[in-house]
Amino acid sequence: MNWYTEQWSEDCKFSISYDEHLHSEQSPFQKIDFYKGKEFGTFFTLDGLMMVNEKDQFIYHDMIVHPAFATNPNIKKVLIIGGGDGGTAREVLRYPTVEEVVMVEIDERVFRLCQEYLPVTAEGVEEDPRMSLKFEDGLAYVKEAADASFDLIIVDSTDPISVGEGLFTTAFYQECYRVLNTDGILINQHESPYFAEYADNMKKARHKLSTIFPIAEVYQYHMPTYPSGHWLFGFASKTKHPITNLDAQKWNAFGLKTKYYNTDLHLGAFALPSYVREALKIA
Ligand code: AAT
Repeated sequence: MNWYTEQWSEDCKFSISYDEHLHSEQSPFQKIDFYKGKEFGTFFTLDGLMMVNEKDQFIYHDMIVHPAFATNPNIKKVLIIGGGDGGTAREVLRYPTVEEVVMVEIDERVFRLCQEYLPVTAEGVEEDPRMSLKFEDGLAYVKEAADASFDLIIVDSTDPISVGEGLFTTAFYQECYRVLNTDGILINQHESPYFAEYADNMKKARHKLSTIFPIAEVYQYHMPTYPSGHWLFGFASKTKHPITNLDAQKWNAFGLKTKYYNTDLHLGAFALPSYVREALKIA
């Protein structure tokens, strides 16, 4: 039996058996591998870390997209940074109210390979007329973007190592603040509270965001294939609060069928365990 193994902490590893190593290459940015296994179907890794698999991708993509739309059901212009597998764009494009989606992915190879091996996330994304795809660094893109030009920015990024590092900086969050309109919402990949290295990244991200945005909340979801299974997204905004502004009625009126997200779970997701609140210095 072949095993894909990932180091979750110095003393803990996670393994998935696979039948086929479908593809392996070193792009100009990172090492990309695709595998096919039984438990999680096809999955891909970047620099030896799990990114997306067929089985649990619905959890990540539901949670990175729908809470923002349930807080502001009038989102029209969306900027996605990263997200090369297409799953985030796929969920955003389900909203008929969305007029324009710009997706800025640094590595075109991730997107092309997902079109070939992972149609569950990539299929149909490029063809949607509302979509504009750019293959460049997300930090460079926001620096050039006009003031108040987006209703929602979703940072669907790798961890803050190598190419993803710039997307966890104060300078980047400041640019996001400038590029968002008054009701604008920023959702970002916010790491995990459990293992020390990830928890450290989580604390830094929250600290930076809370010095820039008046509303800077964190919410959780359960991701079986990410280290410890307990992961977070950040929700930052100038005016929209994810609990007090939740418009469950309007969101449910969209009639979207979702496998993980619902508006009851929305409320629960922002209720953090005590040790996480303590680590994030949330009263
Ligand atoms: N949809 C969930 C998948 C990912 S992939 C994250 C993507 O971010 C990758 O395709 C990577 O190439 C892209 N990326 C990294 N840095 C940048 C950058 N500076 N600009 C634009 N795109 C970038 C997320 C998985 C999360 C894993 C958590 N452990």
